[in-house]
Amino acid sequence: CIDCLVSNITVKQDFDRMRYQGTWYAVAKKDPVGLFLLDNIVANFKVEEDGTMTATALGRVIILNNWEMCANMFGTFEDTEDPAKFKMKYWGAAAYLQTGYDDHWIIDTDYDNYAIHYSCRELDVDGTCLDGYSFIFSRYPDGLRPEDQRNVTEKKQDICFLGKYRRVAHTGFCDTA
Ligand code: DAO
Repeated sequence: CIDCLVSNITVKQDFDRMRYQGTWYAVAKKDPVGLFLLDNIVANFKVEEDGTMTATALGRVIILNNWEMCANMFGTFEDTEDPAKFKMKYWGAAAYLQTGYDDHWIIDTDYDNYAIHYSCRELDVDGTCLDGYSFIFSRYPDGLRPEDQRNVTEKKQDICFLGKYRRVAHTGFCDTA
């Protein structure tokens, strides 16, 4: 995809939500306008008994301009005709946390090591993404395996976010003892 049209972005073929379950550490993030989750972002995906995919996530946020805390977030995923494209309804454990309804696409994953997530919140008039975000997830908190880096870089380019990511630190801020 060199035209950056959101409608031309390809996602993981035959996405298997069962294998996607469990813990994923965000190791890089492309922020949307009005970013929310800052760092120490850990998501845990689950498939419920009725087949619905759900997730919980922790991450450091700053609310009310100055208050630093660990946000406890929840998400439920609505299926679409593409198994790798979901609509995610999300909310926080506390009322003052962000709520929303976003696209949630799995661009690529090998289930055991890395995953590339993509969400475009607002389409531009030309069909490119005006406001979106993306997580690079790893099964390991310390980052991607060297052998996955080339592929991940390629996918960042495919979704037209190459060069827009920042590293997501894991310092233990949201670890519960
Ligand atoms: O952090 O800037 C941002 C946007 C992301 C908001 C989504 C948080 C909700 C997460 C629920 C679990 C899915 C990984």
